[in-house]
Amino acid sequence: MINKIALEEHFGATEPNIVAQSEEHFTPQAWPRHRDMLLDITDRRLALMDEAGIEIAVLSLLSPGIQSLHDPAQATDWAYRLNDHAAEQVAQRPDRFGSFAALALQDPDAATTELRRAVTELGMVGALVNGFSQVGDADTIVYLDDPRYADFWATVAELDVPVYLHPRDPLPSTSPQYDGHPWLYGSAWAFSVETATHMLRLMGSGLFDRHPGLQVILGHLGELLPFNIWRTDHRLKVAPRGIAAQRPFGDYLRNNVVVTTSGNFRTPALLNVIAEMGADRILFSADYPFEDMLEAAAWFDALELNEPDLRKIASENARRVLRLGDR
Ligand code: GRE
Ligand code: ZN
Repeated sequence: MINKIALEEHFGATEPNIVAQSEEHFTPQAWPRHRDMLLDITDRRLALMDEAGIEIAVLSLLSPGIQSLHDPAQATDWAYRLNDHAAEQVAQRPDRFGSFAALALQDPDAATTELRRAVTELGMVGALVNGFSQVGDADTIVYLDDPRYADFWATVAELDVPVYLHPRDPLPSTSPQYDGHPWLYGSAWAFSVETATHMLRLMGSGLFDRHPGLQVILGHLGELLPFNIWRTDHRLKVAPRGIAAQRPFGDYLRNNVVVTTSGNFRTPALLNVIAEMGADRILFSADYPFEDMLEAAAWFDALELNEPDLRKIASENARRVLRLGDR
């Protein structure tokens, strides 16, 4: 078994009470157990990591987390307190845990200040953002390509840390295509489409032309994007429709995006990502406790890939992208 690093591993908290957000993803029978799994960091989680051969778990807040707190002052306060909580937990076992900052992008300046604090004072390895933020009221949604985030992205580039673009559900008010089919929401489908579209917005906005070194992490083997990127570029050549980006999106995918295996333990899908992006841009992850760490590890450990690529995906790429041990 190869020792692994996992980086889409979620936690919750009761103070402030963010853990309640995840209840909708479970049956009433399964919820109490998963609630406990979200709240625990150094007990059962650590035992499972040992069993799965996961040496380091990089923690992040559950989804939608801070992004759905539409009052900017509350969002800023909760992000600060939850980042402190994560840092305290990591400090108990710094050999086994790291963390991504949660950020209140409802207030771009405050989020930028908090990212700097999280990286330079709390030792965090980057930020994890759960898609668009609701700003001011529940129906106003802002994506990360918005011009208000110019200074935020400049600071991400300056600190040289990755941003994990993690899924959240689209709002029903903007998603008539899902009406009457509630199962289309969540991780079965809408999470991926929502997140892939957000990523395409970042690519199309020219963000990666302005910051060519920026690294954005996508979970779930790239949220469907690697499978369709050729067709997107192929069609945009014919009808660019005012796109601001200077290069084909495939270039950004291969230079500015890395993907994790979180919640997508499927070998043909992995082989497609290796073919499109290369083994240097794929990082093992589980997506605990929404997914089973042991299932993720059993799948990965049985892969019939060459040993150098397995080592890259298991941990070497994560050490490089997260600069573990460098800071
Ligand atoms: C996730 O974090 O990816 C997730 C959730 C809720 C349900 C399923 C899931 O946040 O994969
Ligand atoms: Zn996740």
